[in-house]
Order: sequence, then structure tokens, then C-alpha cells
Amino acid sequence: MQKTLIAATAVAAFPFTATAQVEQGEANADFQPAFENQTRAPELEGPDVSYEMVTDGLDAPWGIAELPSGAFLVTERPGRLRMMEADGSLSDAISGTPEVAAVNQGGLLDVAVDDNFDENREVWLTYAKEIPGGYVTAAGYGILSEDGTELTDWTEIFEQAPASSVPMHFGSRIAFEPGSDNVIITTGEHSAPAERVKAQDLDTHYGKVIRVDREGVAPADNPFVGEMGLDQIWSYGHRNIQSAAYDADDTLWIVEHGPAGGDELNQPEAGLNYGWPVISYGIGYNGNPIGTGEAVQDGMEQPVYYWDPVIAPGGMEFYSGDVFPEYEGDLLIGGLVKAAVVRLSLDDGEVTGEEWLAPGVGRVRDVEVTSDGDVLVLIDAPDPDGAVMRLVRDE
Ligand SMILES: [Ca+2]
Repeated sequence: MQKTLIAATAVAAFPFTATAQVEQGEANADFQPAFENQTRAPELEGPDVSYEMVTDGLDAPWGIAELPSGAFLVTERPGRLRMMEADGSLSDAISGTPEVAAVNQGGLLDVAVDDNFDENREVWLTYAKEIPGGYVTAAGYGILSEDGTELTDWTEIFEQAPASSVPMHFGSRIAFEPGSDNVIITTGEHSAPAERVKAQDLDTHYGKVIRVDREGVAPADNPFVGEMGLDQIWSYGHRNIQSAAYDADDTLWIVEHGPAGGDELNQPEAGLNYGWPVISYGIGYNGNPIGTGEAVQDGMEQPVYYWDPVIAPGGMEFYSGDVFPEYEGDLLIGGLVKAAVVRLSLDDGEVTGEEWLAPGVGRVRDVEVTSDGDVLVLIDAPDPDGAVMRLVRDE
């Protein structure tokens, strides 16, 4: 996304503060935003919202996806996939899921239900796994039995390369590209200084948006097919992408975890470099600068939006529905450290406002907008406090 950059030296601290903003807390870094509303956008007005529990007793739930029946599939990071009925009742673990490496940040991660589930009963998963040499992010799909107790015919379609000895920053989300047979898989860069530089290395899958077809083959129009770089790469220079969603115009958006400050909303385009770990609006958790110590560099994309301090993004969805018509078209992003749902309004590819919903709900690892327009959130906590909450409008 090309932006007209405002010279950083020509502006005072946070010059775009004419209207009230969400109280974000003190920033870690002292960068200036490159354009208006790139951070700390005006606070949105909205209905008063609280939350109610749908179920608890989950163990580190990570992803949730609705089935056509109105039930939901929920992953638990230690390696279980479970079905949750609309009333919150939970099944035992569904058999036939892949073996995962439930180490550090690894385990069973995202779940997605195929758009043609009624015909093919495909359930897609991302997960951390151990292979010779270390840990990778992987993705694949299985066929859910009619009684919902078993996945059969597990087929892995993506395995990150190379393996890392560091079981951190696995991403990951999976999303179906509208109007095609392609899927998007997001990864992380395994965090450690010697690993994170591979986000810039086009011969690895670290810190990338991956775009492949249903068999894991790179489509011919991927940017590095026939060029230097792995064919499956769509975009690069990302840190740890735990959010991915398409908007109503079929545009892909992601949110990636940043360092101390510097969580980023990006709109990844083919072949472009999103800057990590060369540029960032954050600083290292040890207080040291990131990369060049700059937030802007030629040839690297600016985030559409950033947060300093971080929200620590979980999953996200664009809202559409009748329960919260005020949110139509807005992005609802899980906030782990903010223990809230971060709502962003967008107009023509730019953020116009921000609100934090249901503060105190807990560490939000994923957000699911149901076919009824409800907003469900997964609370990332060990058993018995891992939970599904529903946002409710206060009357
Ligand atoms: Ca970036």
C-alpha cells in the first residue's frame, strides 16, 4: 500500500490528537506516525457492551470456527479439537487430528471450516509439529465424520522450512481466499535473534504470508514463482501473524505481534516486504532498538495501523450481522494483553477509529462472528478458566 509519508522530523509528538482516543497507555518508543490515524485513531462511539460466559473448562483454547449446523469447533493448544454446541456443551476430543508439538507457544492452533463443508466436510487446522532439526508450523485438513467424533483422511498440505530449535512464534491462521481454491496460511519467525532475520529471507517460510492451493501447490500467479524465493510466499518481513481475515471486498488483512510497541495491521500485497526485523514502531523487549532503529525505509511497507504499547493480537474477523449493526464492516481483533476486543473502523483502506470492547473479558485468543451476528471470543487460559464468552449489548 503506497502512502504519502509525512516527514517525521516536521511534526510534533502525536500531532493528530484533536479528538478523544482510547487510553492506550505510555508508549515504549518515541516514533512519530507516518500519516494521520496510523496509530491512536479517534475513539469510536458505540453501544455499552459487556459479556457472558458460554462455556468454560477449556484448556488453552486457540481457534474457533462455526459449522453450518450452528455448533462450533474449538482447538485446545495441548492438541485437542472439540465440538461446542450453541448452548456451550462440549464434546470429548475429536479423534484423528494430527500429532502436535505442545511445547512453549506450540500446539494445535487455528481451525477453519471449509466454505463447502456441507459437501466435503473438510476441517482445516494449523499446528506446531516437531520434525528432525526442530519445530515448524504446519497446516492441513481432514474429513469430519457425520457424527462429529472423528477426523479421517488427514492430509498435510504445508510444512514450514527449515525447522527451528526455538518453539516460539508459530503464527498462525488459515483463511480461504474468496473466489479461488487457494488458502492463506500465516507463519511466525521463531523469535530468537538468529531466527527472526529469516523473515527477510525468501528461501525460508519464516515470517511470511503463504498462499497455496488445496494440495499445497503454489498458484502460478504467486509473486516468486519463476523468481528467486520460495514459490509459496505471498508477502514477507512479518513477525508473528496470529490474525488473518478477508473483508467484504475480498481484501486480505493481517495483524502481527510486534516487539515492545509495534503490533501492526497490514494489508499484505503480493511480493511486498513488511519490514521485520529491519524496521518497526516498537523496540526490543530488552530495550534495544530493532534493526536499523528506524520505522520507515524505502522498499518496505508501512503498517496501515500500529499499537504502542501492544494489544498482543489474537484472531480477528470483520463484523457483519444484526446484533451489533453499529459494527458493520468493522474489524474485531482479539487483544491478549488488553483483555478486550479491539474494534477498528476502516474507510478506503485506512483506519478511522478505534474502540476497546468488553475490557476485562480475559486474554482474547480468537474472535468468531456467528451466522446470527453474535460475537464469541475465546479466552486463553488453562483448564478450567479457558472459556468462550459472548459479547452482549447492555440495555
Ligand atoms: Ca512491519
